Amino acid sequence: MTQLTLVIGNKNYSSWSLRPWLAMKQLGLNFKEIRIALYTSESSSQIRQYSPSGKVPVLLHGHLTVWDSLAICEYLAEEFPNLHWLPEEKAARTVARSISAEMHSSFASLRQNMPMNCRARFPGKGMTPEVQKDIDRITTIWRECRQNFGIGGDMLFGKFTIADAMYAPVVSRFVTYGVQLDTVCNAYAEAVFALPAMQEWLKAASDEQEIIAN
Ligand SMILES: N[C@@H](CCC(=O)N[C@@H](CS)C(=O)NCC(=O)O)C(=O)O
Repeated sequence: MTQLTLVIGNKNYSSWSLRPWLAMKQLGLNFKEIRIALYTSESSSQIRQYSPSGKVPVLLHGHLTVWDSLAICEYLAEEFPNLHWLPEEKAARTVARSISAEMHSSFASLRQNMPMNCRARFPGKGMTPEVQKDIDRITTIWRECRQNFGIGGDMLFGKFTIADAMYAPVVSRFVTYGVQLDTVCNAYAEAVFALPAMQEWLKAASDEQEIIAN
């Protein structure tokens, strides 16, 4: 198999990197990882060696370069169709694609006010009415997916899919900032945290030494 290489940022902070990394690990793909510490004087030139956008994550596969978290997941779904990247059933798959794209393009207030910081605990910090609106939309998505498609497992569509990878950094933020969740969303968040690949990421994040002020 042609070597897959995923270039990522610091595990404690790089929410976009977590998404494809988690999906690849959780679905059992072997890949090489290159970690670049973000926001140092060398970060920009190091990232530019691999990524035309100047951002991580970026996937290198043979002569191909794929940048942007969602494009990487979609590329891998096409390249490795035997793995369970998306729900099999069309209605569920359509919703999985829509909520993944919604995550990718929305929730700016949550991102800005509650940046991912896996190992920190800041209960109550960052909450604003706009952030609460983002949280309300996200928890509505989670409840609807669990109710309509959740049979067969404890992920949004039962078994793990790209959609869970896209929302995993939100789960980490909810833990860091002590966001109170209803029973359904809390159970979902706990299930994401318990994924072996998520545990591996969190352990590595807590072992990192870099501190980025946020
Ligand atoms: N939409 C992009 C966002 C990528 C992004 O913003 N990555 C951040 C790290 S989480 C980055 O590379 N920042 C470095 C910089 O902007 O210099 C994606 O989905 O991959």
